[in-house]
Amino acid sequence: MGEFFKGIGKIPYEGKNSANPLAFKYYNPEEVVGGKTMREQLKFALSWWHTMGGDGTDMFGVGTADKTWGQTDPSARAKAKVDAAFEIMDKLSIDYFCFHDRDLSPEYGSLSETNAKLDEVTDYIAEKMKADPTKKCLWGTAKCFDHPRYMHGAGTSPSADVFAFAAAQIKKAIDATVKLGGNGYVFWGGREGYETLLNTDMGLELDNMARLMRLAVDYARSIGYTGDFYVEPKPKEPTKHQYDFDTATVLGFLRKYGLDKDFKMNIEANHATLAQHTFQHELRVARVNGAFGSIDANQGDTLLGWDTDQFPTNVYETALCMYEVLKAGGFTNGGLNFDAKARRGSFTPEDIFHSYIAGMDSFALGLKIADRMISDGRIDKFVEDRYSSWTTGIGKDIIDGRATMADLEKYALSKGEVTASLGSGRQEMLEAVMNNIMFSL
Ligand code: XLS
Ligand code: NI
Ligand code: NI
Repeated sequence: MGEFFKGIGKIPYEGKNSANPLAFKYYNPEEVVGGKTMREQLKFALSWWHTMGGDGTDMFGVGTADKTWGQTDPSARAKAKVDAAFEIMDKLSIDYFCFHDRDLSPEYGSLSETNAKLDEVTDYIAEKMKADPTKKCLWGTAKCFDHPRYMHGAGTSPSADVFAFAAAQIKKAIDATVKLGGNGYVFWGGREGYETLLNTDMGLELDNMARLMRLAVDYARSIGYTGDFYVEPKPKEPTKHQYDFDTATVLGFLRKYGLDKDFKMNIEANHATLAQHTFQHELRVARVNGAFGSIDANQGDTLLGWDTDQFPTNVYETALCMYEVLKAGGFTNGGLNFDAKARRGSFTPEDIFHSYIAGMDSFALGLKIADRMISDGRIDKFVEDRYSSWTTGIGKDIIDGRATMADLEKYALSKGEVTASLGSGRQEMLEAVMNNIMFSL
């Protein structure tokens, strides 16, 4: 195996005064922030699809970046991709990777041939992981959306044959994830949605999606898988309406079908904004419902209405994200997967490194700011005080279930008017506190 990125060595941490574009300015893997090293807090992952496969192809033009890894034969290319991925992870000090089955190995003529070829690649990865146990699988998933058979959905296809095929593909992807010691398995509903209700039995489609998820969980547990299952919400794209619209919608779905104990969320920043939410909103909804799991780290463009999957560089957003992560107690099985791609014009091999450095440094800064927001205490103290009426008196009686409607009426009548119990929300003051913390790092 040769070196793919000659001239790029291991990316060092050089600190904020460095002008070296191939050095970290803020990500210092062994530095302790909030009681753990940055490496443990941030748990960065490489996404196989964007980094190893994405060549910049879009609907207006062909690829601009060479992602052939010097091989034309699909099987040789799949293995070269593994070598290149391990080199990238190594040079960037990234410990985890995420994959779709078809990112590792493409489809061949039949499912049995496709499965056999996938086995060869996962064997090869397993060998490399044995040689370097610092490299781990954050999560795996099945690409049940690109092939024409999935044009009307996979788990939500009108065809029972397609449902069965998807189940077989997912079974194999779970096997691959378990074989590689994956900590998570993701369901992202690629084409699980609809274009028009004129041709759609929504009730049956949702029931079937739940059936597939139940079957998958039961199968994985039966072969000893102990990791997490995640749903990755997204409101639209590729379908007009995706069933897994946002975290709140997914939670309702999981509860309806009794799957809420089995699934957590994989929250993607760009999906949150497509759903007209902030990234922090989605993380907060997951957290307060005990469903926070993992993160697809990227960012959208506020002027564009699709999943641009840009590398995250907005430090305000990474800080609010890491604030939610720290408040959730940090990652357990999850991590920060860069579901992100360099722009089509950023086509050179160095751009892969510049992109990851930019994203990792932005999250390192976000972590430091979030940790400071918590230790500074001004924001948390303000929120605590704002809700202090719930800790004594009538508020405590309500929370403890002691107050009846009649009691509350009696209380309100005795007060006559309660507007005076309200204080200012102090939004501007708190935003200034956040700026003060950000820029005094
Ligand atoms: C697409 C999704 C996809 C999932 C994995 O928008 O983000 O990349 O993360 O299937
Ligand atoms: Ni994603
Ligand atoms: Ni996405």
